[in-house]
Amino acid sequence: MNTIRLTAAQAMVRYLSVQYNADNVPFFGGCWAIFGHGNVAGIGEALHGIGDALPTWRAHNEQGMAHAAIAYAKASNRKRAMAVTTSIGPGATNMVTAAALAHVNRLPVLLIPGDVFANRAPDPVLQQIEDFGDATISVNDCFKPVSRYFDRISRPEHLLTALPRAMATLTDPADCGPVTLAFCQDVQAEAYDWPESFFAPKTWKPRRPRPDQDELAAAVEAIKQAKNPVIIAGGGVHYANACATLRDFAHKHGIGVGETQAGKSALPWDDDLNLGSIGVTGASSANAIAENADLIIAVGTRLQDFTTGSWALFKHPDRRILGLNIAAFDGSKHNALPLIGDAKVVLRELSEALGDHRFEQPDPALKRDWIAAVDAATATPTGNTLPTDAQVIGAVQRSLDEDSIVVCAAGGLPGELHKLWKTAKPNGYHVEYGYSCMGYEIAGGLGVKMARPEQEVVVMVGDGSYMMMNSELATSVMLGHKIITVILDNRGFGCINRLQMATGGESFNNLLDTARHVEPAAIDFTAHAASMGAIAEKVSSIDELEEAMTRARAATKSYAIVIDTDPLPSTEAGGHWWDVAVPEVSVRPSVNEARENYQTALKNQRPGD
Ligand SMILES: Cc1ncc(C[n+]2csc(CCOP(=O)(O)OP(=O)(O)O)c2C)c(N)n1
Ligand SMILES: [Mg+2]
Repeated sequence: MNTIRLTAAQAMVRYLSVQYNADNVPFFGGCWAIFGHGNVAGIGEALHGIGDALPTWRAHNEQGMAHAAIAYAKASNRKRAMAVTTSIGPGATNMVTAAALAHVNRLPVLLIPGDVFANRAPDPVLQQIEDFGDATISVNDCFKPVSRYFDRISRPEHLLTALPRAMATLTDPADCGPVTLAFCQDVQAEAYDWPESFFAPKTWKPRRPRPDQDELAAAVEAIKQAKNPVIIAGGGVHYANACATLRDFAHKHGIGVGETQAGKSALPWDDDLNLGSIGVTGASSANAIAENADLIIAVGTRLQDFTTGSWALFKHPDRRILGLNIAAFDGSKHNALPLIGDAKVVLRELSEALGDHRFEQPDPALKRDWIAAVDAATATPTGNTLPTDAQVIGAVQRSLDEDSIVVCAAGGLPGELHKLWKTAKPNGYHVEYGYSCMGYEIAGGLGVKMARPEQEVVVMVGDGSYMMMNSELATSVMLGHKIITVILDNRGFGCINRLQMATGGESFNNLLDTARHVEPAAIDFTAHAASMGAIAEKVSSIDELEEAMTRARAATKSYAIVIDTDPLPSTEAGGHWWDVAVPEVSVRPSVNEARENYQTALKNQRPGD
């Protein structure tokens, strides 16, 4: 056996640089790194040595760079991913939230936090946590519940099994999620004689499992028995590259489609059978059909509460769920009839088996009325009151072309975008709503731009999310990956303030002006963004916003536009109840009243049914 002598870190980066996807493109678009003593000498030196074969990018926050990596994978429909390395201790734990985000969204990312010395010689090394009862624990154990595969590399040769296993997880459509390889800092630097064959280029072709024939037959039977079916399109439709197949399926069989946050843009917004968004932030058209549906054909969705209206949306007494999913875990939820396999392959086989079976198309008036409501909400306001989020969305949409991508994650905007954004093409809508993580937006926008450099990437972000994490705006400037950031300043956590009031609470500790501050807040977002190198301007009307968007589109570097917005209104059309528990006892009448309404609403909930 021919061997080659390398350190463990050198072997790892060399291995990563020769993994390819089915398009013969390197699977890893690069490696984000913030160095500390836990990775600079071992992994840092190795990354320097591998050069452009696995390019290294420097960022400003470990969570942020992991968000960028995850967004890159999502925007690539999981065909490509990135590695992310941190030091030990705080650098590592800064990345735990991002791991959870990738885990929830089933997105691939390779996380490589440094870990304490395997030989324990310097114990406790700087930043070692020291568990009092278990010497094998380091802070990296925090990654275990939020990783699809976790390993600790405490000997160089562990990589011989760990790296192929990592690749198998990252490229498996059903198991896909974050992989964490906690890499002991002394081991990174240890040499080993590696078999040369370990570094042979390898191609990972995603498998497309066909359905089990009994499950397929049962699904055909269920569809034939149904009278008013509806399709839910989830993120899995995109990851299976099944958007066109789903559209064909819907049209051939006359079934309307409601889109989840991750599924949105599966069908063009103006397709007759695209009924719009579904669920808590859903379109009236999709929700009306879903309420009466006797069969819910759930394609590639986790069926989270925003999709199911906390399991109160589907009201038909005999309704069934058909769970078409690559993962049995998701396809079997809530007593669904499972139909496990690749969405594209399964939809084709299902369609063939259904033959000419066709339903009466949903009433087109439902969609027409909904689009009229969207157009009303997003129209330029007359008068000079503060604009709503919806009006800002309208202006941003009007200033973009069909290839642009909107990016968002938390606050009031995701719900508004879900209802109102008109996506013409798949992947034009990138809202992280599995973890809905404040601080994903700007870093995520950077990752999207790295995956799709030819397309305009527009990040829409609230003041709260901007304040939580904005430092990768500077990274976008320095790396030359232009993003447009539209900052909606409503002086606080507007959506949580609305939720607080809707659950009977007093406006308290959400808006800047109802918090215990001794100095009124006056955050200058324009100056802040400009200080990081972005071109920045503030606008004071919807018309000015559209003009600024023209300048932003013409610019070649990252651009920030700030606009003051009204924290109170949100789009009333559409939507559905969402389960947020209201206190059972309170001295406040408004809470007691909200509790009564809550108890009434709970009667529609059908958990487990
Ligand atoms: C990391 C994180 N912390 C807390 C929350 C809960 N949360 C959801 S939205 C929100 C407020 C967001 O404020 P902003 O970005 O200004 O948007 P707005 O609600 O004003 O539209 C909070 C605190 C969250 N989603 N993520
Ligand atoms: Mg806000």
